[in-house]
Amino acid sequence: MRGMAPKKSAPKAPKKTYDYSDLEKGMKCQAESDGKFYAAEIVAVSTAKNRTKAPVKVTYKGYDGYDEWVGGDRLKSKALKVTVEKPEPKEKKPREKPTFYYFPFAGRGELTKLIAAAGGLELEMGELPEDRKELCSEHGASGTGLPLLKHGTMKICQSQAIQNYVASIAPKFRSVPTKARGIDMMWGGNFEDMLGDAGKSGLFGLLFGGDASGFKKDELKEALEKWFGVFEKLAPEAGFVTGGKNPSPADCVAVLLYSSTAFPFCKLGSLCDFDNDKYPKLKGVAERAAGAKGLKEYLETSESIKGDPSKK
Ligand SMILES: N[C@@H](CCC(=O)N[C@@H](CS)C(=O)NCC(=O)O)C(=O)O
Repeated sequence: MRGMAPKKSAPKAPKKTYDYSDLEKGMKCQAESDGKFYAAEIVAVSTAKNRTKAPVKVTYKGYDGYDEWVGGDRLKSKALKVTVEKPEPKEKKPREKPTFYYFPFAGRGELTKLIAAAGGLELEMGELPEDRKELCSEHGASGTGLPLLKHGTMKICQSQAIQNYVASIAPKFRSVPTKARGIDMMWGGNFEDMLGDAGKSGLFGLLFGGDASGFKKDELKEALEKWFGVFEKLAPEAGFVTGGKNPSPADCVAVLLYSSTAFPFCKLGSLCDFDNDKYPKLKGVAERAAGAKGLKEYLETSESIKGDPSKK
């Protein structure tokens, strides 16, 4: 029906301007009526101010008494010049970088940084105040645990939530299929469970507090064997974990587990006589990913992946 308002969701049509100066009385054309174009003839072309919107009078062939004034939007004629106005290019606002808070060593924070590097997302490192209780509380944390992430008005804690959020906004992961993202999140979850299991061995008391008496070497070895076994089963013989051309967050887990400098992961094997060479598929993923663009540069320049808090 004529005059129906366009739906709100319809994209704005580019503005057209019409030049009627070559149209003349007697010219054949096509004119639209009720959504259809009909053979018509120009009866008059007006330059009057009150006719600017519909300056062409047409007569429909074979229909008497329907002559009417129409505008360029309802006319088809070779003599009608149409200019389509290009919409002004929208000024792109520079995207605000997320701010990431963590200690200056790998720990639980490094996976997020690797994911950002693999995904081509720059992270700003937030400065930690001496007393971070308030900062942690603002980010939804129950205590003083890190990492934290701030992006615009959003403030979050929990390493897995942060890893998944960073993966979801990273430009290089934009076209990663949802199912591949599911696999990535699973690797992140398994990695977190592995940390939990390793922690039960008293590992962190040993590394941070020098408490050797509470450390159970066999429990750490058992935890590592269990989780490296799971990852090995999930790792591909070739390529990357989710089958993409570039490393994804799952591959970053492998990179972290095989890093020779990332604290505390680099210490684990020697603490409990665990040999990570026995997991060739996982090792292969780690090596391929560590050599891939983005991660390679990050690994060469990162300070945190070399940081060792136990040396202080
Ligand atoms: N469930 C939290 C745990 C956070 C956590 O315990 N962070 C540790 C470092 S990995 C920490 O900051 N510990 C010191 C503290 O709690 O003050 C997460 O996954 O982010």
